[in-house]
Amino acid sequence: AGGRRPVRYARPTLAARAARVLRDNDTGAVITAAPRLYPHMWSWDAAFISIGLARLDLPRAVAELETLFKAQWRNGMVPHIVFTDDDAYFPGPDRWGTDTAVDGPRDVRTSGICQPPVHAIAVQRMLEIARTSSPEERADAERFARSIWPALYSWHRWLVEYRTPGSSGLIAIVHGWESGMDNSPRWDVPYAAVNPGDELPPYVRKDVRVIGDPSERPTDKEYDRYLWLIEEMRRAGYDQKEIVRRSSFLVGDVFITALFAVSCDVLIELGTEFGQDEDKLADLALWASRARDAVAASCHSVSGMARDRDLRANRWLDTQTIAGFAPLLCGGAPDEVQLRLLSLLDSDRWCGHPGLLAPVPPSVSPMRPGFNPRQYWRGPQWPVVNWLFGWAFERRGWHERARKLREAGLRLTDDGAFGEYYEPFTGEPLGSTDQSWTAAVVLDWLC
Ligand code: 2M8
Repeated sequence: AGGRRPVRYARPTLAARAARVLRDNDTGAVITAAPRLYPHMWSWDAAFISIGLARLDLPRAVAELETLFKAQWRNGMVPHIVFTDDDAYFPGPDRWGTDTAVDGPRDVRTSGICQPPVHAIAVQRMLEIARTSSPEERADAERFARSIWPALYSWHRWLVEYRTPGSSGLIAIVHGWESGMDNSPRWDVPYAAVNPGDELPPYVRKDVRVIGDPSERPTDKEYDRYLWLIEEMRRAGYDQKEIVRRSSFLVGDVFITALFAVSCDVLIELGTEFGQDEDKLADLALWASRARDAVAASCHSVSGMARDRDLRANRWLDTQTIAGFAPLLCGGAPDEVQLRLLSLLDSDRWCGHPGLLAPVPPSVSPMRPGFNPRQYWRGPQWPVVNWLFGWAFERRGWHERARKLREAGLRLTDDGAFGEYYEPFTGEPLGSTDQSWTAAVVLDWLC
């Protein structure tokens, strides 16, 4: 560990290596999120993986999302993990104990929470890619988009029905893992109110055995809280209404809300093309507009940054992280706020920081107290997050900005290690290497 990176791969070699990572992580049933550290299917990872796979093997990409949606709960929730038989990850299915959940899926074992709704985005991107390929691939992708649409709709409906409590309009999470940004300082305040009881069953972490330097991972204290929240949900039998009423963590997540808004737009585009029910399209339009309003209403009057809201303590969470740029993903904030956010993103507090190896937004500003360049969601750069902003900028017609983010993303990842996350100053790959979603977004950037 440490030091500058020795190798920089030329693009064709980088693409070949990325393709090999996805092939090597394929168990035949699923493409695991990473070898060793994450030997299962993760919900939002699977979406990004399908985008990368669409370039290599469209049927395999389709199969991946079909596998995920086969695990969709009867109430519409898409679970954050679909378990394989591998027991190298903790918490595994026994600890989650979702087998007896009323709404749980049959035949597969899953966790009992969700992750960001980026799946419609993946389906549309797969379709775009297939349309540049053969007529057969195009037809297959269209068939797939049409057939998965109702499941995507019911997933979005679940988020509205169960996860928009109170009046903020923000989509609420009941566990930091649902945000995908597990230990981000975004959650420090609400987590401080989570007090693991004496009845927290003992456990042994496995992640720190895989990752050589445990300081790149969340702390044990954080893990106690993560496990305590699972314990609460398990005791509630994974009854969503009950969890939202009582769990010790309930936070309106502005980044998920922005992704939800833009995913609803995408779903409307797909649904219109494939002749889906008008009422459902109208629902999606309403949900998108409410979500956008909620994101805009969260913006801080001085910084312009969007904020999460602690729904237990009824207060805004002012911690500034990459999630504060959420309005740039979905639009809807006043022009003046948007301009402020764009210049902040370009400034030396974010992408313009002179010390960065590549101008990719770090998860936390290097100028903030508490920024940690090596620890997980507390500072490092995450290629998937960069992909999301690039994708959104392209969609919004900001082609030059999108191109720059793509180039910067490739600069960061041209070491060919496909790090889970990167040290922003040295570009050292951290966490897992050969991480599937990193390989997938690199493939998408390269093609
Ligand atoms: C990380 O989260 C898992 C728990 O879900 C973990 O730390 O064990 C996060 O980075 C999450 O966003 C990601 O989906 C997952 C798999 O890559 O790993």
